[in-house]
Amino acid sequence: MQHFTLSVAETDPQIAEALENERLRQQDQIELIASENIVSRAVLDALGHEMTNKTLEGYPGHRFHGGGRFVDIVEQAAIDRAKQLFGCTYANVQPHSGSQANLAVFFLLLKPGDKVLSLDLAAGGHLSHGLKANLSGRWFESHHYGLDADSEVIDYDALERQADEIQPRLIIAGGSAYPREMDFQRIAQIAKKVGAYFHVDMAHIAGLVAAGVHPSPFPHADIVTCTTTKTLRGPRGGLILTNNEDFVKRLQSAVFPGVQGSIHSQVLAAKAICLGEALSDAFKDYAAQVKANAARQAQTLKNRGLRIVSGGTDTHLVLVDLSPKGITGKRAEEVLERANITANKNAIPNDSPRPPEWVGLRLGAGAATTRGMKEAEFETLGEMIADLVEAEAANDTSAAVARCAARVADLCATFPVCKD
Ligand code: DSN
Repeated sequence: MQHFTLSVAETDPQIAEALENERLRQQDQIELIASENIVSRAVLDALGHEMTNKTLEGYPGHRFHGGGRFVDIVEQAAIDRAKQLFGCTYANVQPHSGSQANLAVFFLLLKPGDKVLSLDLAAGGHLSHGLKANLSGRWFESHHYGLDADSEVIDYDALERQADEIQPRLIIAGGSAYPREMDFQRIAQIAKKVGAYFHVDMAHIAGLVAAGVHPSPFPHADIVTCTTTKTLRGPRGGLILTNNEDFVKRLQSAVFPGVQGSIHSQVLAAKAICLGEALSDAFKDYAAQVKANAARQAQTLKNRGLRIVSGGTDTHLVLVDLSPKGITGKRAEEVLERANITANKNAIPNDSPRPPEWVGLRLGAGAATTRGMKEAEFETLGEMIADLVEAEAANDTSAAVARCAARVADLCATFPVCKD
């Protein structure tokens, strides 16, 4: 039957063309969006596997549908590998995303109206940690801590004073645009002092934590969430981890049926594969290279006179303040894209609430490091970004764009994404 044999190119040329163009875009552009990476062929194989057809609710050995024995093997492997990788006693691998994982934590620990204290979005936090436009900020009373005005790292003394005053039920550490290591131990002490739970969302840094090149939130956090997507280099999806045996039963039901229904069986297979990959020595080398590359890029940009928020990076992520150059993050994003470098505008501390006016540019080293680029290439990338920003500030971009696009094409040919 043709249903089982025809390819997307044969049945749906419009979608086939978009898929192929996206594949080529990824080959021909250098990806610096900090939340992205390039998954292995094995992860892609799993995502496109017939396991996608399988509907299951519940947990391995305790399903609400028949025919789950092979998915049980996959889910159990993902659980075992996540526990081994992050050194914890419980892992739930079912969350469909990091935001779903965070929602399950709220469902587990809070009642509507409870107080939550998390990193401000403009200081690098995440929208699922209490943004007013998100359910987490609509149904719970959210408060935010920020950064020291001079160092642009978390002001832990101010956080402690705020926690004393607010008496939150939950304190969250983690976010999407905070480039420095967080002092998990200090925040845990503050949480304990005020009787709050301590949740770390390590979505961006999970791969660095897995490889041991960034401090682990364990044993300090009560509960930890992450995506499998970013530095962990796996499929789109989330994880919840804990060592607190008291949470386990309620946490299982907080995910299912609390905030989710059936699992994404093929994604669980891809998660198991990426977690297995992350246990390898090669992954440890990769994660160390990610940090080294981000550090070199930050230093190159600084040498070229760009202001780096907090003065540098301890992670895969660099946040550039474009305000001294007089351009927005949007303009920088656009001129970089014309040279086939992909990055994103971002808020920086005390930025405008309006995204088009943000003056930050966020850069991440995960994906280009996966292609094999090292410090020398990240220095070249830093030089190109500085050239493009200067050209944009001078409203004279043609020559810089042409020169950088040619250099990017060379780099992409030397470090291909696809082997064919
Ligand atoms: N939070 C978004 C980001 O960091 O880009 C998506 O994960």
